[in-house]
Amino acid sequence: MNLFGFLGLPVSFSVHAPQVDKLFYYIHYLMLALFVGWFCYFLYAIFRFRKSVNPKASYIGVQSHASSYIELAVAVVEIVILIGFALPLWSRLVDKFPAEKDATVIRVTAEQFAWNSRYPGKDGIFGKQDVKFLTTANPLGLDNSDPAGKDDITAPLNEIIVPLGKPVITYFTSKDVIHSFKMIPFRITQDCIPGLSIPLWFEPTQIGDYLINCAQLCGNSHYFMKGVFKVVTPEDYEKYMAEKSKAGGGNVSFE
Ligand SMILES: [Cu+2]
Repeated sequence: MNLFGFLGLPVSFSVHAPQVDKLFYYIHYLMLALFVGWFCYFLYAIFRFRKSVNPKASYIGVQSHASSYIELAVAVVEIVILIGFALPLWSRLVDKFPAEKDATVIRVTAEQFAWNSRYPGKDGIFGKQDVKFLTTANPLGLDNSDPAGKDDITAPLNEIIVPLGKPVITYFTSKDVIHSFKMIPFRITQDCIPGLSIPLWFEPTQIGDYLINCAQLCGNSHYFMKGVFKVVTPEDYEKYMAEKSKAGGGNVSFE
């Protein structure tokens, strides 16, 4: 039986998602207990200390230590949530990255109002990218003299494709303002900040098309900043990549 179904969390499709959801559930249960507990105490206090039976104020105050024990119990629950759930999740997802050779590595450059993604190609190394190379013809600021970039693959705008069964490592940056890459079914959110390359990893568990949202109000068409994240079979992924690399790599878009 799912004790937490009433929270109505969206279905999840990544390996770490159940851990995130558990954290949501426990925190919500704690907050529910605090809310109900405090509210009952509030009603009790209104009744117990009403004017008609307490004509004179007490200058001594509370003698019992019950409230201290309750505070202590709440602190213990908070510590258990922090040490038992939040820190292990953090250490697994933020401290320990899978090896790049065993993962699908993607560089995502956000802009007003779209997602650009690039793959390092056969050599597994991204070509250099710098804001000083930015022009209308070179919208990602790629260094076209860098040999490592020759076989890089630029995916169609607002589209990312990955194979099932492998972790995905994404490096996020932005060309203009702060954006935030959010995919609810995978329970991931990462800010994309100009001048920084921020890594994130996760592993999808099911084939399908998933919505990419921008979770940072980034301008007048923020609502429009959507993308598709496609999880396909490894065979389909190989086929897709072979087709794209035949088209020439480098600073080429394949739309
Ligand atoms: Cu945005």
